[in-house]
Amino acid sequence: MVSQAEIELWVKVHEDKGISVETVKNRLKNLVIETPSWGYADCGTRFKVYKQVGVPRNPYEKLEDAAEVHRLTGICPKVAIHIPWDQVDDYLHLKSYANELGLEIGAVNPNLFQDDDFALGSVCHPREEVRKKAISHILECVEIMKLVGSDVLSLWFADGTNYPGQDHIRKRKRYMLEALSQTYEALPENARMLIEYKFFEPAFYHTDLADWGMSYHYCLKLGERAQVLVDLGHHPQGTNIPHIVALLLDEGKLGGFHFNNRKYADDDLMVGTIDPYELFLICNELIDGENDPATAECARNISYMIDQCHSIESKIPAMIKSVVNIQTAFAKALLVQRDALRKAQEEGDVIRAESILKDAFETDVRPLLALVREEMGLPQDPLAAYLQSEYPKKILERGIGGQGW
Ligand code: PSV
Ligand code: MN
Repeated sequence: MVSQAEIELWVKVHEDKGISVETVKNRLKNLVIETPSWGYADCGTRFKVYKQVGVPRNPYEKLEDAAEVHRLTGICPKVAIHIPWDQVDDYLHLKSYANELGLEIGAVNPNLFQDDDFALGSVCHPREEVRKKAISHILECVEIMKLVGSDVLSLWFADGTNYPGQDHIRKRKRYMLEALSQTYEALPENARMLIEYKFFEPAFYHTDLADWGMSYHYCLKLGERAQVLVDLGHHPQGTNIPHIVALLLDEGKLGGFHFNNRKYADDDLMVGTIDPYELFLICNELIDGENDPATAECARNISYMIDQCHSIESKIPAMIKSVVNIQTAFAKALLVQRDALRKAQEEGDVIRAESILKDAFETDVRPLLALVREEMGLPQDPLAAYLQSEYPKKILERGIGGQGW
């Protein structure tokens, strides 16, 4: 627990440094993090899916869990859905159930990787009938968007090859453009489509959309409403993600994030657990972008989504922890002394510039977050509040063997 005296001292120290605590609090209150329906379900690695007790048995129960995360954190009013994992007979009913729970449906994600026909790819498959099947699934998802009131279509393709010579790469490139163009044409007015990339897995030799540059290339061809989605787990080791973020932001092409953390591959670990400094540096670029009139519009429209499958963690606590980690990184990024940083940069004062960022990163923002939550009528510690609530006991009634892969 953070005491009232600690909160007051924190506010005074930061106001004295010239930081508008009011502005920082307002930005934190307006932050929206979308949680993924699949993050509440059973999942695992290619070795094993461990089944947990209390896992949602259907998309409606996934929404209930998401509503619980929103109730305790106050910043997660949206839930992304994945089709067919979240297939229901009546999408209008799913939408109204979400609304009753105080939620909205966020991004709709077609699943182009689990049908047996997609073993050699979906929209880039060598056989025309499979490509057509993949496109019609995407178009089905566009129709679902209209029913659930979603304005984001989130596209990730598992397409690629495992062996040199397995397929004709340029031909596949053209198929990709054809599919994306058809999808773009079908998008509801005001909706965006976000194109995710991944450098390997499940394909090991080449991936049809391997990096941000390839996604960006298609987005440029498609038009304004196509933007790049950055999933933090989808880069080779050592990639400078803040740099990618800055470039896409400056080009107005940064559309969304899939937050998670990785150690070796697409590990789907809780965001901010392996490299909190990287997460902070990403948030720093985003906040800097919000403060720049040239990039503010793009920065304000970014969809912040979590994309994590929790295989050994308890699902709801893992989600709450992830949300808190993102909030913490944003809070620290909001404390960067931007004028002083700019001055140090212009003067070429390398040590000072680096120290200014570090100072913000090393600031304990728990009193600030406690204050923000207090003003939002939320528990100071959302995870502790969850663990003490009746909800973890209530979901045990669902038993074992809920929805999963
Ligand atoms: C693929 O690794 C991915 O990041 C895509 O976003 C999928 O839709 C998601 O994970 C769920 O498997
Ligand atoms: Mn993803």
